[in-house]
Amino acid sequence: MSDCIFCKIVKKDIPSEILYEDEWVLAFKDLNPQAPTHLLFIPKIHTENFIEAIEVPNIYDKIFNAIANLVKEKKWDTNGFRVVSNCGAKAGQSVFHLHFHLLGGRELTWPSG
Ligand code: DGP
Repeated sequence: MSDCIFCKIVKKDIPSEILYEDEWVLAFKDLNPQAPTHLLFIPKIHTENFIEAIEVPNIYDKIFNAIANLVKEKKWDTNGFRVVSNCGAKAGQSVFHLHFHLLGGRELTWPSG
C-alpha cells in the first residue's frame, strides 16, 4: 500500500534499524521503544491486522519462527519477554499493517492497560 509507513520501511524508502529479514518477514527497532528490547515483526506483504492476515498462507508460522529464532540467535533472556499485537484502534493499533511487538529487557507487568 503506497501510503503505509511499514510498506515504505519494507521497500527501504524509510530508514529503520533492521535486525532480521527474510523473504516474508522484516524485524526492526520500534521508533518509540517501551522497553530496552522493543522490535516490530511484520509480514512484507501488506495486511491490516491479526484477523485480515489469516488470508496470507502460513504467515503466522513465518513470523513466530522469525521471532523465536532471533531471540535464540541473540541469546536474549528467554525468562521475561512478551510478544503482542494490537488489533484495532481501541486496542492501541496506530499503524494498520500487521505487526507484533517483541518487548523485553525489563520487568514486564500484567495485565497490560
Ligand atoms: P501500534 O501502536 O501497536 O500500532 O504500534 C505501532 C508502532 O510502530 C509504535 O510503537 C511506533 C512504531 N512506529 C511508527 N512509525 C514508525 C516508523 O516510522 N519507524 C519505526 N521504526 N517504528 C515506527
